Amino acid sequence: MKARFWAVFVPVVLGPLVMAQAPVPVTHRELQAVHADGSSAFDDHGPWQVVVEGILLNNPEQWLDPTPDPTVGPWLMGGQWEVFVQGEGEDHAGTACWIGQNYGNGPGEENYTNGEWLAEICRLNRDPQTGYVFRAGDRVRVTGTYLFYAGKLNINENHQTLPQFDFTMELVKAGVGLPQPEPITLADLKYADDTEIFDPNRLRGGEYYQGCRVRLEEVTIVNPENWGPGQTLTVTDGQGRTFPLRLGLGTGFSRYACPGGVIDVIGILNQVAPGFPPDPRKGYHLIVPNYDGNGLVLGDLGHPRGNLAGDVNHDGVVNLLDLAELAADWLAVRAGLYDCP
Ligand SMILES: [Ca+2]
Ligand SMILES: [Ca+2]
Repeated sequence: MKARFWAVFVPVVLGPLVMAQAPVPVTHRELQAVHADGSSAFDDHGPWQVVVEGILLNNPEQWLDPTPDPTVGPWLMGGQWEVFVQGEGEDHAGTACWIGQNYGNGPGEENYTNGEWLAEICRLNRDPQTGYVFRAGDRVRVTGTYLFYAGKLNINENHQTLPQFDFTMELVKAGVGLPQPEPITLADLKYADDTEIFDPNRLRGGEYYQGCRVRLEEVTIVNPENWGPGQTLTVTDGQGRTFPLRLGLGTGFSRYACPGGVIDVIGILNQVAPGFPPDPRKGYHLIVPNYDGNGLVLGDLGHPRGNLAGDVNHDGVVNLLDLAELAADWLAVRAGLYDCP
C-alpha cells in the first residue's frame, strides 16, 4: 500500500525532492522479499526507484495483447505489455515489469490515448541506445518504480501516465540465451494434500521459483478441451497434486493440438494471488507463452524445422494451410513493433 500512496503523494507534494534520488541497484531476491504473511518486505523501506538486471524471459506480445483499445470499464485495461526478467547466478528470483493503457480506475489515475500508448510500448520494445528490438534471451537492465500486487513486487509506472513514472529497459547484452529451465516436479510446489507450499524465506515452493524459468516434469493435462490461446489448463502428477497452466497468446496454441499423455512443461513460474484482498501465500501458476507443436514438451524449444519461408506451420510443406494462416492475418499490425516513431 505504501508504494501506491507514494505514487499519488510524491509527484504532488514531494516530487522534486524524492525523485531527485538516484535509482538504487537491487537483486531480484532483495526486491521480492516477503513477510511471513506473504506481503512485501522490500516495500517497507524501498527507495523511489530501483535498478535490476537479468535475462528477459518472454516476448511480451506472446503473453498479453498490446493492441490499443481506449474502451474503459471494469477490468478493461486496453493494451497491455508485460515481461519477466530473471536474475543470474546467486540471484535466484525474477521480476515482472508491466504497463497497461487504461489505468483510470483510481484516484489521480489517467488513461493513455491510443497514440500515447503506442509511443510507450514502441519505446519499451527497443534499446534506447541502439534501437535494437528486445527479444527473449537478452540480458537487460530495468530502472523504475514498483508496486506490490497479489503476491509479487512488479516494476511498473504506479498506474501513472506522467513521464516521470516511466520505467526504462536497456540492453546489457543481446542474445545471451534463456536460462536453463530448472527441472521441478509438482512435489516441489505442492504438499501431498495438493495445498501450495509457501515459504516466506523464499527457499522452496512457489516463492522460490517465482519469476523463474522452470521445467515441470512428468505431468498430464486433465482438461485438453480448454486448449487455446489465453486459456487456463490444469495438469496433474497422477499422485493427487494439480497445478494451473496459463497459456499465452503464441500462435502455436491455435496451430497445434494439445499434447497428450505424460509431458514436461517449460514456462515461467508466476504468482497472482486470489481473493479480495488477495492472499499472497497462494495463486502460483505456470505461464507458457507459446508452443511449437513438438508433442513431448509443452513450450517453444526455439528451433523450428523445415527452412521454407512459406511454411508457416512448419510441417514441411507449403500449401493452403500455410496460406490460410497468412490470409487470416493479412494486413494485421503488431502494436509496438510496426510503424514506430
Ligand atoms: Ca510471492
Ligand atoms: Ca506448411
